Amino acid sequence: MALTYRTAGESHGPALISLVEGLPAGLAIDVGFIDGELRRRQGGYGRGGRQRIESDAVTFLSGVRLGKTIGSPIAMQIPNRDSRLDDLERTPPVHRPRPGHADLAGSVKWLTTDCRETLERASARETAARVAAGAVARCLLREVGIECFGFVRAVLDVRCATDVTASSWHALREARDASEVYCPDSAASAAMIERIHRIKTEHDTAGGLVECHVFGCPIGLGSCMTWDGRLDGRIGGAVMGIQAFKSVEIGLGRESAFRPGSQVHDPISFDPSRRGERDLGFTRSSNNAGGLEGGMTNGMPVVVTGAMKPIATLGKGMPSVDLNTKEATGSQYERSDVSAIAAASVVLENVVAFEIARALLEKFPADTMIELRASLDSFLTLAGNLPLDGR
Ligand code: EPS
Repeated sequence: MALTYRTAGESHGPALISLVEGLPAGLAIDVGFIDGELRRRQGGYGRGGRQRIESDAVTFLSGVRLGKTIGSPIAMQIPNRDSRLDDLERTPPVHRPRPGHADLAGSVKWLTTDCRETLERASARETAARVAAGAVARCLLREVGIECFGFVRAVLDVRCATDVTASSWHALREARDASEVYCPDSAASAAMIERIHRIKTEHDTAGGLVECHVFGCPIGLGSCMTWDGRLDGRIGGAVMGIQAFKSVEIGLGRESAFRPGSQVHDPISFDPSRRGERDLGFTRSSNNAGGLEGGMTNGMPVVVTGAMKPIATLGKGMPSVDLNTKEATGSQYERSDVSAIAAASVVLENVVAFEIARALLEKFPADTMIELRASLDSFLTLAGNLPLDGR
């Protein structure tokens, strides 16, 4: 069965729900890790008042017994403390759509002038449920030596130049965790905070770039045989499905279009001392491909960058139209974030992780963790001994 997830829940409804299907039995669920990711998603410089109300933590309603998966669908619940959807005084209708939000298109689509019907679900609050699903998938990835590292690369015009490698990322994770804006470079981090602060005083909002590196993928996850088997396409779709993301790049991404092939493609060499590593000894002096060639992992780290647009709720408003009167007006202000870029890096990390886990279970379908480990080991042994007799 394919690994899938679905979320439910409105921003100010009673709870968010995450339903994950297709995980093997026998996977130890690290609730501390999952709740830690939910806490990270709530944090970051520039968040609004909502995060002072919520204290996100997951309750398992099904699929887990005595701390381990049993192969059945996993239902998780994250309660909303600020639950007030049916209270019209505290959650009044919204008639003045915010440019950049789902308000206008959703209201027309569902034939209403109350944007709240749309915005409650379009809200990035839903990403808490996505992070829960991704963090569960990461419990599996970590058991087979696959790790993910996400951080903030840029806020508006402030950019961090840090190079991330397989040997540097552990230290960079510590630096990231010490940063209020989840950026591992302390000077860039301070400049980003300053930039967000300035934007706040201007009653405006800021987006930026977030980046995720995945280490330890075996060669051959994803497939070039069908268009929808390509892992870069799936990661791209999943990342573009995150609220407010406007572009996604793998490795060198868009820049690849402006260079000749010799300055884009990563030369292949063989280092027999690395036969036992996930790259099986096929080393590269660069990783412009971002770990994906032909829609398949190639043994190098998978590198994904996403661009988040600025939050659509501006303190100073934007030109808009009242949906009831059709008269020109300023867009509605609802409590919101000035920048949720730090949170977006956590969402990216977990969304990418889920796609990697899905591709892993496609290559190595398994009812139990024992079978998953055995089939991964068997593949690594076979692939590490190429050429094989009698293939
Ligand atoms: C968010 C919760 C929301 C917003 C924000 C993200 O809470 P509330 O609407 O109660 O303040 O702060 O949502 C949006 C950015 C948006 O556009 O709707 C969260 O938990 O991430």
